[in-house]
Amino acid sequence: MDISQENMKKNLVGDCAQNNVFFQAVQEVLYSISPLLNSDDKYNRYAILERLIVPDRVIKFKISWLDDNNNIRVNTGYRVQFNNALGPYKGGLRFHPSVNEGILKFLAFEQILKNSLTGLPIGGAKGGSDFDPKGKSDFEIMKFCSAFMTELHKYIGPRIDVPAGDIGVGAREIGYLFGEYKKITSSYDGVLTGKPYMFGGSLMRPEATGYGVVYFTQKMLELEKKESLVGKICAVSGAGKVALHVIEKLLQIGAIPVTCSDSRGMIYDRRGVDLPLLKELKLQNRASLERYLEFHPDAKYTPVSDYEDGERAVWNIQCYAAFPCATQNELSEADAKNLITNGCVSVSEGANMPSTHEAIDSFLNHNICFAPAKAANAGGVAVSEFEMSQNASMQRWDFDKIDEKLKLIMEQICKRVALTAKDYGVEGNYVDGANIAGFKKVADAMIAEGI
Ligand code: NDP
Ligand code: 2IT
Repeated sequence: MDISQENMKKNLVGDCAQNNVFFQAVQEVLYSISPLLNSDDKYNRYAILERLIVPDRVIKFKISWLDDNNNIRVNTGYRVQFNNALGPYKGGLRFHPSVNEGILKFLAFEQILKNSLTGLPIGGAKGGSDFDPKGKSDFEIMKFCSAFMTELHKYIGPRIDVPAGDIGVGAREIGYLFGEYKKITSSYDGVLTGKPYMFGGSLMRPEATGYGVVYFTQKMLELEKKESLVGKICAVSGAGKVALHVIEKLLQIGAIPVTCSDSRGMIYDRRGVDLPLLKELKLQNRASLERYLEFHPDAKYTPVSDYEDGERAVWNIQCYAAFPCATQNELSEADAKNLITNGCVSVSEGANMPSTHEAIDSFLNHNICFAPAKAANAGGVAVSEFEMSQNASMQRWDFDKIDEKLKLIMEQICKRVALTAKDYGVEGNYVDGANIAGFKKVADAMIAEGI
């Protein structure tokens, strides 16, 4: 199959502009797996590509809710149940005004291969809404979550589809969603992960994605015979659940994270960012990062309006390692060139698909250690699966046990990705290694399960 054909985009992933990010995600995988496809005709005979890139179903629904002024508001909700060859559909919910079907298809598609890489029995899904949580009261969030679950509950279940958090959805939202599910079904199921600890959430789920990214990076640097992160300057983007826990783990191991960013601007604090302050500003008060300067006037704040065209200020800082942890396509080719020129040795994706195709090519061409999202940020969904296991067996595991299991899983993913790349003649290319290893397991399961 000629994967560069415009036809492929039209026929297989759809022609509308919304599908651009989905096409980007699919195209990367198709390029990576061509050596595997060429080595074994069975994937062709069983039409695995055609079957894998079409979601099992896309559920789209209306959400009507009442704001604090008693105005009726209407949003659109989605759940993309993409593939359940390896286990129940599993993946987060995103609440952000940019959400549309194409973005959720890209995220759900990535989730299939990510979940496969964990080695755990979970399939791929994603959902969410174009609802904007910013500026909403706690009661509005609660009412929206209840209305969302009124529709979503029909399609999920602990052995069917288990949603979790993503951008704009954290423990508060999961708590309201869980409460509504319980009310409607009268069933105390572990039907969502990322729940608050008091009603079945797993210890370490909030930290898991960020910590996992750092564990993966440590292993990758060791395998690639590079210096460790200890004492090294790190650039991090984002200031949400993933970014703050990357920063936390970096500080714990003696690295020096000097940046973070949100949708309005970025902070550069050359002595190392003040994590307790960031948590208070972003996780507790949902405030703008600019307020960091009230406590550290010598730090530098750059608003988005001052960014150079096509560049993000956070990637123009001299650093040993970079951790994009905000959102998709936040790191352009120009940003990649800035990082490379400034001596960056390693890039690990905490967000899903934060680097453009061109940026990734630049990194690979310059032998930068590049950890792609579906491998590097798989720790979050892995600990979600631990939460499912704990709920199913009515048990609770302690923090150290989960941390140990998370670290082991991240190291195993890293080693398998590196080994797969070597086996297929692209040693050091973790993008191809992750795509081939993730795809192969799902594809073989699909073949074994019949059409
Ligand atoms: P949060 O909502 O907690 O934080 C997102 C952060 O990114 C915020 O600082 C937000 O800024 C910033 N951001 C969001 N959209 C944009 C944008 N369009 N431009 C610039 N900045 C933006 O989300 P998470 O930390 O949970 O998720 C971050 C990324 O990690 C996403 O790509 C997500 O898919 C991925 N991910 C999340 C996992 C998880 O367990 N939560 C697991 C694996 C991947 P502001 O505060 O101004 O909104
Ligand atoms: O992108 C992701 O892996 C997540 N948002 C977490 C999914 C999950 O089910 O924990």
